[in-house]
Amino acid sequence: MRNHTPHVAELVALALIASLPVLSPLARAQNPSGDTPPKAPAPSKVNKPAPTAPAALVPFPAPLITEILYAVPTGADGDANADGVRQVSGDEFIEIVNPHNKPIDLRGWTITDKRGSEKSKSGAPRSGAVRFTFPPCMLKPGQTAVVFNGYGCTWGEDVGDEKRAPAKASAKFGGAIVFTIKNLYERSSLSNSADWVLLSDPQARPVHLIRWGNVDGKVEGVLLEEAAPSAMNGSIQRAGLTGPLEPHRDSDSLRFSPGLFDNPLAAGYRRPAPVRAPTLAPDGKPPADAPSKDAPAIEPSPTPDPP
Ligand SMILES: [Ca+2]
Ligand SMILES: [Ca+2]
Repeated sequence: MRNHTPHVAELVALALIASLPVLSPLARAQNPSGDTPPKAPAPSKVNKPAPTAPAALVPFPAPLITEILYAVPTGADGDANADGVRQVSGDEFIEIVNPHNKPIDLRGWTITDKRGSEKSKSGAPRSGAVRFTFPPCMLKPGQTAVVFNGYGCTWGEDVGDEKRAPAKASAKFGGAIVFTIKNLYERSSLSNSADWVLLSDPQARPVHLIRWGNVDGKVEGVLLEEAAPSAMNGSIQRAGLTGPLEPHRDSDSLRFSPGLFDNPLAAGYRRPAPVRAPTLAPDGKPPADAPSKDAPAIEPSPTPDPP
């Protein structure tokens, strides 16, 4: 073995190596040659999934209230459950939607009006209360569920109640899962003048509250609270997944539309006249703005019964 005396050229090379920037293992993986150090990626853009839907007004796994019929129109126009009879209380309904891109289990979620949200001194529900707890039931992305008051109503199909969900979604109500509270007293109903509908999670935490009229009382800690306009001739409904609440008749000629909701997650199911129908591109692939394959197949909307 002989002693190695470095040449000047070797010393220069060593000095050059020492002056190179130190690359992290990640940077070396991204740039194995190490020729030039890569720029650090902006943290906010790392692993950000592509958006699939507008941000929901409520966090997963909360459903969103999209329509309430609290003042049932008089005469045949008030027959929201389409059993041929207008029931002043029974035809009231609350519609919710799954605004997220994955299924929701509705088990244990509750809907209450003001009286149903409060307890009497004995702890028993107050008289006249509206109260409903969902049974086990999976709600697909974009799918709706409708809870009718149900007092005195008849049904031509299987509808769910607090004990069980119906066997299948309802074609009559636009693919919604339909429930009835089966109220036993006509006065167990939503006040036409001032009341609220509160959606609470299975741990009884208040999530979404919609109030109307000059209703007193307050629910602490509710995530989303909204004031609904007065609507004596029809329902109030949401204008799209993130839109405001408005009287139904302001947006179309119908007084209400239980189960039908204009929802981009359920593209094609509600909108009667899309501006541009999805068509296949020449390469046979769906256009970029077509519903993703992850979107559930929802039955086409039937022609709603005339109100
Ligand atoms: Ca009816
Ligand atoms: Ca009412």
